[in-house]
Amino acid sequence: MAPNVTVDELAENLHQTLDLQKLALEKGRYLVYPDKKYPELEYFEHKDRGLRGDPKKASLYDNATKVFDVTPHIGTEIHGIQLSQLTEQQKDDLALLVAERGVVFFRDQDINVDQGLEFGKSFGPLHVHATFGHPPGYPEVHVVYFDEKSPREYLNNTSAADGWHTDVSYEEQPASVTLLKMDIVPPTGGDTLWASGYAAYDRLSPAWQKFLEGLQAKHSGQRQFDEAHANNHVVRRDHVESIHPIVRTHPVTGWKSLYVQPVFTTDIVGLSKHESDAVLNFLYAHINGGYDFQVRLKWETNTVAIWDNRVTFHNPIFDYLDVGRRHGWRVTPQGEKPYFDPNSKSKKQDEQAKKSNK
Ligand SMILES: O=C(O)CCC(=O)C(=O)O
Ligand SMILES: [Fe+2]
Repeated sequence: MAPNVTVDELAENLHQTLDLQKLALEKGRYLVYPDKKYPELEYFEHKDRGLRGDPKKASLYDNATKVFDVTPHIGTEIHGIQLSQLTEQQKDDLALLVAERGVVFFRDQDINVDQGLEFGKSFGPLHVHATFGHPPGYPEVHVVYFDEKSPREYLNNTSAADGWHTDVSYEEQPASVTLLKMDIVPPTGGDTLWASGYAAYDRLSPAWQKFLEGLQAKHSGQRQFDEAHANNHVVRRDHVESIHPIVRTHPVTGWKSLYVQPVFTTDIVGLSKHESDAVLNFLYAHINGGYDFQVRLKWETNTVAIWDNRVTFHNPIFDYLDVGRRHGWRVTPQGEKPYFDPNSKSKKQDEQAKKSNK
């Protein structure tokens, strides 16, 4: 051995980035479900790097070969930039762009899972899931893998409309800027939909907006816990539900966003079940039918989507299980505890105010 090599350097040399795509191709679902207990997630003060973003996003736009908005309300696509090579300024600008546009798409990305984790950590502590399996040695990586052998019971008993969600909203400090890379795509199908929480709020009448603003809702991960128990997997952390405002304010844009969805929101605090179900079902139909504030991504191999889980909903479309498999991996930084600032504006109000000031 060469002299002066420290143990850390040696460990670094020995560490090999897992090739998740290869594992998925060779082994299908290659997840481990460790039989251990994690400590409860601890409160941390979230400082959003989007606050340092340049309103012009010059560090990104000046280096891109092409940038376009996919729809007016949500979704921007950027070509010519590798996420594996971002500077600190580019990460700040990206945080701001994602906060404004909800989701940003990048094609032909070379970012590997270790670089993905580094990227994620620079936005917030990475969420480690309490019940899901993960690739060996990578507890912070959330794997998406489905093929023709995947169980269909859940899908057979639900409609695609039931899949709208924001990630891990049952945590006290749920997901913020989230990265998903797709590295195996079926020949057709497997698109993902995103909807804007800002526009979902703006499309409600002032009377509904006012009614919702004072309310809070419960979000629960109990279904995932039940699923783990049914499959003899260990529940590695006990925390399972949180109460969040139904309209939350984004810490960078200051805009109001609707924050309920059918996967994790269970009921509205202070309403009877009868009332709560009626209001939530109306809001879920409002999100699901909001074609004018949704965007649909057709993934290619090595497409990356980065979305702000605080101000968007997403819904993966399970139409491909008979035609091919699909594999991707996600890193999920946590953000602030959701709050509602009564002095905040909606996106539309803010944009109108800025226009009339010009
Ligand atoms: O498979 C997808 O397109 C998205 C899955 C999902 O909900 C997620 O990764 O958060
Ligand atoms: Fe998700």
